Amino acid sequence: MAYAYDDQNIFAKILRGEIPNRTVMETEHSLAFEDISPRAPQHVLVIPKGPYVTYDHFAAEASDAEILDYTRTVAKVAQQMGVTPDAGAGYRMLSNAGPDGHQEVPHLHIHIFAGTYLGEMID
Ligand code: IU
Repeated sequence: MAYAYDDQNIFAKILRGEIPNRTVMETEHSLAFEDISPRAPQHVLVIPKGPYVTYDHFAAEASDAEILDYTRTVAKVAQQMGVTPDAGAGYRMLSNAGPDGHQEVPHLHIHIFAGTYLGEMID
């Protein structure tokens, strides 16, 4: 496999409790925490606990329970942040994959950016 999972990546260390994080939400299969270098007034990362590098790996290899937990957790985090359109605001979900996608940490993460008008692009 071109992208074997590296269990020394920083998010694997966070999941093992070796590095602290500012947890926003934790479920059986997912963890959400504040990005250490926020690029919006609200910037949260949501990761699955399983060893998946990218969304395409996750969608292909994760169990139905993991996929359901992760997709619902992303939505619950946005609701908890108070940034959904139903709350009169808005947010952006983004997941970088691979070198051309500017993925820096090789453990699947969905960024949630919010808290301001985001304009056309933010990465
Ligand atoms: P990217 O999509 O792989 O580029 O995003 C990685 C994110 O992980 C980036 O926004 C970093 O600020 C963030 N991050 C973090 O929250 N904690 C860390 O210890 C490290 C990176 I290293």
